[in-house]
Parts: sequence; structure tokens; C-alpha cells
Amino acid sequence: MPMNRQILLGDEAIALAAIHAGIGAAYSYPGTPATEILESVQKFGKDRGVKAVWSSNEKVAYEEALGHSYAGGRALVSMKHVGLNVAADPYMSSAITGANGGLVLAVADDPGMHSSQNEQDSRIMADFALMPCIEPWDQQTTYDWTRLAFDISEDLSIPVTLRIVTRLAHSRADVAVGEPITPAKREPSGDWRQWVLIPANARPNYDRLVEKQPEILDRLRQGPFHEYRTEGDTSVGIIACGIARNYVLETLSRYNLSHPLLSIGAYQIPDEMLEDIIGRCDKILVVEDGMPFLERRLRTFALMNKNLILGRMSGDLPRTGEMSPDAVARALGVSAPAAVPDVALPVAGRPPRLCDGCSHIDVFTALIDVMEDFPTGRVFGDIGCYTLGSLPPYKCMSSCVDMGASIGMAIGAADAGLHPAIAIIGDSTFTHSGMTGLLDMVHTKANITVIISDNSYIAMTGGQPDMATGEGLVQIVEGLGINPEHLHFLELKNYKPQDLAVLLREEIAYEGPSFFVCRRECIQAFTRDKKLKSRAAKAPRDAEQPVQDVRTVPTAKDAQTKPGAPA
Ligand SMILES: Cc1ncc(C[n+]2csc(CCOP(=O)(O)OP(=O)(O)O)c2C)c(N)n1
Ligand code: SF4
Repeated sequence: MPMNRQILLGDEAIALAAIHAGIGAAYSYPGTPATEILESVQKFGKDRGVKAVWSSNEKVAYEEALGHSYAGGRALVSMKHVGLNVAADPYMSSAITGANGGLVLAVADDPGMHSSQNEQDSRIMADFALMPCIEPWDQQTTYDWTRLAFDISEDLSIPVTLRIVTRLAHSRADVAVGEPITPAKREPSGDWRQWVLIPANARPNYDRLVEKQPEILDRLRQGPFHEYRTEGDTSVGIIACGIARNYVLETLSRYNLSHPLLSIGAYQIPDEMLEDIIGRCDKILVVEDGMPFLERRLRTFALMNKNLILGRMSGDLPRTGEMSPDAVARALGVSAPAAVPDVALPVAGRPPRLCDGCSHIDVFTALIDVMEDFPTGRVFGDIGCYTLGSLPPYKCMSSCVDMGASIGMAIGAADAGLHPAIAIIGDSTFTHSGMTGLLDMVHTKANITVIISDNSYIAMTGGQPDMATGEGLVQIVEGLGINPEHLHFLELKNYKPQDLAVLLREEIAYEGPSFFVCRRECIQAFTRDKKLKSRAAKAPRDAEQPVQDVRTVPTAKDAQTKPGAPA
């Protein structure tokens, strides 16, 4: 296969490989460190007719990809690890429906929680779903194995999970890339028993999934996913999963060590490889980024010899956080000084803060003013730039748990007698998973006040387009049942925070559900788009066009400026 070489991020390698494997569509909801996967499909797939869509949340993204696969096309769906919780419902059932066109889920975990609320490990999700899971160890294997994952998905008629971690997603390396292929067009699936999961169909489908497990193991055994070097000092053998292989190789080379090394790049793992290294070595060090997924399994094998397996659970490696060569070195009993000496940082560390001029600041200013009257009241927060409202100087947010949790938590707290219970949520978080909370609020006539702090973008993840803003949100909220008398839409540029505070006090006094949509654009994303537009206007032919999301929903402003556009 002819090759050319490119320097690629792990996320870019996935996108390019998926395009080269002939996907017709890619779906995602942004979330670090996976955001750049869809952005790169938009960039690389622009001229190839690949549809690249930001979905309203990860569950919808997964379902769209599954539908594409059903219809016979290859599809990529990408998300961060917590997104897979949101998509867990279709994900688990898709193991039973199986796939028609190749379907690959690229999920980016975040060990060390660089930008996440937890450290869960998607290998466990794939194991739970009984799906094949591939875990590349560098950018080259990311590219090669993503391509292979589509073939495996079609060969075995099952979605394939591709797990990467932050360090791989966000670092660059030289990658040999192959020629794109155009896979043969498949007919839409015609087998209703496969796809209609009523119990009478689901039971035999589930049996088939269980029976398929040895086939999955065989297929993964044939692939290039595991590498076993038997030479070296057998006092300790090392099993390294995914990117941890790099940390081990770096440590062995830095300290001139040699130990048997089994590198694992896919799950399930052939028993014979594990048995061989366990039989060959006195002790086994298991190095994996994320949770002690394999180590736990090996410990059960090795119950008779409790000291055989070393790793996160034995305390030889740190139980939590990102893996590193230094941690591996300490586990192997070597601890020379770090290769990179400490250098004085040119700038002092600073806590994160909202940008000057950020519209969320107006909302927090009003909230701080109002909450001074209610020392026992609480503001339930959500995830986005506005989460910074929990930190000084605002300190006016009491919770931030998962996307969309603010409204549900405020309802529960109000049910427990807490007053006022206020929820603050971003525009994208609201359309991602706040709307169902709003339905509960209306249905139970919950005595809470909700504020959408609407900045017209998904700012936290880099300013992707949102699903609805301004009037569009007001229509959704009204359509879901909020009484218009207690629904306020404030264009913040026309209001002072004191005006918002007055209205908030009035609605807190009202016993029942009330709602605010407070809108002003994110100053960063707005300025970026303005620059891109003026650059494009100056040189319409040559300008690098801003990447267009095929599903950018027209805003109320667009509707006014573009007659006839849907609102
Ligand atoms: C389930 C899940 N998916 C994705 C993310 C990544 N993420 C964090 S906040 C956010 C959306 C923020 O947008 P918005 O609510 O509009 O607030 P803004 O950042 O614009 O203030 C996203 C996508 C996440 N934390 N959890
Ligand atoms: S990026 Fe936008 S939303 Fe986020 S803090 Fe800055 S101005 Fe506010």
C-alpha cells in the first residue's frame, strides 16, 4: 500500500484513518480530549463528502452512527469517557443488534483528570458490553488499528470500541498513512429480528453475542494488537496496556534494563500469552493507564500467590492518576533523577478564571447580590465555562456533578424543603441533557428557578456551535411547558446585573417553576468568528473558510437577518 508520512495528533490519526477506511459520516459531542477527532474529520473530510456532525449529546451521536451503520455505511462516533455514560443505553444494546456497515466508537479517557470530572476507564464499559476493544499505544497504531477496527466491525458484525487516553489524543508523532479505500456499498440491514429488541428477539441475540466471544478473541489474536518479547531479566516480567507500553519502553531504555514485556493492544487477551509470561517470571508488573482493569483479572488468577502481581492495587504503582515513566521506574526499583531537570517557570501559576467581559459574569454578579438575602439557599451548577462561578471571586455555585444535573438536583433539593433552589446551566448543557430535567420541573410544578446562561456557543470545549440560543431556547422552554408569565428572556447587553437581580427576587418569591434565558455571546468565540468572517470577506476565494458544521441551527438572530430561515 503506497504510504505518505504526516505528523498527526492521536485524535487526527483516528479521523484520517476513519476517512481512509471509507466512512460516510462521523458524529460527536465535544469533550476534551476527544473534541479534535470530529474537528479533524471536518478538516480532512471536507473534499470527500464525509458528513461530520456535532450532535446534541453523545447518546444521539451514537444512535446516529448506529443508524448509518444499519443503512450500510461506515460510521465513526467519538466522545470523551463521561460521554459514554450518556451514550451507555444505545451502546450496550448495539452489542446485541450488532453492526452492518463498520461502526467504530472512539472514546478518549482522561487519566489524571486533566479536564474531566472523573477518571473512569472505557475498557470496563467495552468489557461490560461484551464488545471488542482496541487500545493503540502510539499515533501509528492509532492510525493503523482504526482502519482495521472498521474491517473487524464488519467481519464480526459488531461495533468496535477504540480506547485512547489524553496523552495519546493530544500528542503528535510521525505517521505513515496509506491510501484511502472506498468500501463496497452494503444494503441496509433487512433482518428485523436483529434490530427490534423485543425480548423474543433480544434473548437469542444476546445468546449469539455470548457465543461470538471466542470468535472475537480469535480475530483479535490474529491482528497486530499484542507484542511479546520474552528476552530479559525474569525476576520481573511486565505487561503493559496501550500507551503504558511507551512509558515502559522509555524506562527500560533510560535505565538500561531488560525484562520480558507483553504489550497489550486489544481486549480480549489470549490466555496463553498471559500464562506464558506469568509462568516465565517471578513477579509480574502490570502497567496500565486508567483503572487496574487487567491487574484485577490477573490477581484473581494468582490468588494462590499474592505477591505475584504488582501494579496499582499492590501499591507498586500509584492507585490513581496518569501513568508515567517515573512511576514505572519506581515500581522496578530504580529511581535516578528525573531526565528533565526542574526549571524555574517563567510565569507564576494562576487559578482558572472567566475571561474579562464574559457574559457569565453578569449572571453571577446578579446571583451574588440576590443570594446575600438567602444564606440557606443554594445555586446548583452545571458543566461549562460557568462552572468557574464556584471559585473566587464569585463562589456562588454549590454543585457541579455531571452535564444536566443542575435542574434535577435543584428539584430534589426543593422537594427536601431547600429554598431558594436555583439552577444555572449553559445553553449547550441545557440542550445536551437539561431539557428532560425541565420536563420534570414542569410536571411536578417544582418550586425552583432555572437560569440558562446562554453565550451562543459551546465555549468550554473551544467554541463549537450550539443547538439553540436566544429566542430558540425560549421557544424550547415554552414548548416544554414553562408558563410564559414566569419565563424571562434577557439580552444581557440591554440589562444591568441589578435588573436581573430584581427579576430574580420576584421569581424566587413566586411559588412554582420559573425560568430565565440570559444571553450574550462568548466574547472569545464571537471575536474569533468575526475575524474569520472579515478575513473571508476580504479574500472570498482564497480565504480559509471556517469549518461549517452541517447542522448549525439558525439562531433567532439568523432568522431575523435571513428571511424564510427556520427559527
Ligand atoms: C457527558 C459530557 N460530555 C461532554 C463534556 C465536555 N463538556 C464540558 S462542558 C461542555 C459544554 C459547555 O457548553 P455550555 O453549556 O454552552 O457552557 P459554556 O462553556 O459555553 O459556558 C462540554 C461539552 C462533559 N463534561 N461531559
Ligand atoms: S471562553 Fe467565553 S464563555 Fe468561556 S470564560 Fe471566556 S468569554 Fe466566558
